[in-house]
Amino acid sequence: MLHVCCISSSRFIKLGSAATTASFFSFSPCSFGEYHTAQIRMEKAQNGHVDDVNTDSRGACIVLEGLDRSGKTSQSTRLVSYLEGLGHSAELWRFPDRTTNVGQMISSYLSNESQLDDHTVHLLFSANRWEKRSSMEKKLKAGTSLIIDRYSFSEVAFSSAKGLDFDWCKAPEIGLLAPDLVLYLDIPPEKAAERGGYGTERYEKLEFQRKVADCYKVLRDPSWKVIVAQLPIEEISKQVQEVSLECLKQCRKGKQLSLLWSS
Ligand code: NYM
Ligand code: MG
Repeated sequence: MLHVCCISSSRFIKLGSAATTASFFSFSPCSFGEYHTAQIRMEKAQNGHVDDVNTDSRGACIVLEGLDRSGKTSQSTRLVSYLEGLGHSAELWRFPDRTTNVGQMISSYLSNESQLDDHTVHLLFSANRWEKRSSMEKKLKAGTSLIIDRYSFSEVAFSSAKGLDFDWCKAPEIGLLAPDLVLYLDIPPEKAAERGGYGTERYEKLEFQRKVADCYKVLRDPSWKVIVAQLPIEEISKQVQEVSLECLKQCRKGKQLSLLWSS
């Protein structure tokens, strides 16, 4: 009997029914590489039905985004502790990662110790993610969830707020791993400016942050979980935990990794 499988970018739909002769069948179209490939094992069950065993179980990639001083760092730290407390393997990552050579160039630019052309620094931020891409993938596939304080969305929001072309800003990010969940901590720029520590780095200026907020609005899509960042910290954590746990469960069940802004 012939079994027909239709593969979509994020999940597969089984069209066949019972297995008779074939006890193992693996379908791996190569046009999109492994990211859009479902590994399907069809096993002959006692009752003659075919069970799909998804081999894509992995950790979740959860990104926190928002204006400077919106509370991302506190919330991502709290989320990692919470997940670890439940026995999950989770790590806190952040971009820019200032520990690498590229990250140090970015850091000195942000602290106004060096000057760089806007396009150049944009590409450095992107390179800083590309240099981490393969270890991100390894961690996720090994079952560790990554809670990431800023990602490509910061890049596009901050650089396009400077006036760089929106699509140009997105281009170097294409092909990076797409997060499974984006949590946006929503705060009016005026309120963020009142929080302690604001104003020490480049970009931490109210006028500029207003533009960044507008750019985030353009970038946002309905899949983002928008959280009111002025709620009490415990309440925000509760919302963050709830939606993150659900995301973790989905990834654990089996979800293919997908790529950012690839059509
Ligand atoms: N930023 C961050 C960018 O301009 N592009 C990027 O790709 C990323 C990840 O760096 N004001 C900006 C946003 C922040 C600044 O980040 C430093 P943080 O999270 O404040 O350390
Ligand atoms: Mg900051």
